[in-house]
Amino acid sequence: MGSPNCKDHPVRVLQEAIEGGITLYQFREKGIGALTGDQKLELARQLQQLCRENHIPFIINDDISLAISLNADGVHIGQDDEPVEEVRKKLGEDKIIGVSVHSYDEAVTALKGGADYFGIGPVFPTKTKEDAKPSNGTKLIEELRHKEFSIPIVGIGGITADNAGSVITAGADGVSVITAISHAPSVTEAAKSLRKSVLEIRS
Ligand code: TZP
Ligand code: MG
Repeated sequence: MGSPNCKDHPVRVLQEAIEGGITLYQFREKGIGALTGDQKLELARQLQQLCRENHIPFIINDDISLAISLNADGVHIGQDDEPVEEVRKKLGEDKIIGVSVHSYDEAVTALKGGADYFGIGPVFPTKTKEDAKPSNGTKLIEELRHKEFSIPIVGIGGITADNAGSVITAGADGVSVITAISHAPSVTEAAKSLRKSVLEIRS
């Protein structure tokens, strides 16, 4: 998430989400009112610091140069960003690179380029991503899992505590969530119940 997704200060929202048990944070400063320049950099620094204190990986959506200048733990890129190979060259072998894929062919290309995990979505309808493709359920997650890709698969898009279990059952290793956590009346409780829904299936 980023500041456009938060009703409260993003640092506070992230703090509460961490208390609820999130396992990784992606800084995604996009959409109406998104910060740019020094303000974006300063917010990223604060959020990264919080992640460090809590031993949670901090990765950045799209902005490779920001990730490099902050020495972030990695990036998440889409099909319209730089090719994975190029990003891998820039970041080195030790950083996490997540790639959004929408088909088997995109998954093969991302894997060859050095992706560490796949993001697949939108699984369910979402209003968060303006240019999101139509939601496609868990079909691709099932397909990739059955084709024996061994890197982690993360479902995204409209995921809540009520439907997260179905994403894991389909073969995802985890879920990536914005609104169900950032807009919840209690951010901590929302993160807790999502974690519970995921772990119930995985155990
Ligand atoms: N990519 C596919 S759906 C999505 C992104 C970034 C948005 C997910 O947000 P939400 O609020 O959890 O539906
Ligand atoms: Mg992108």
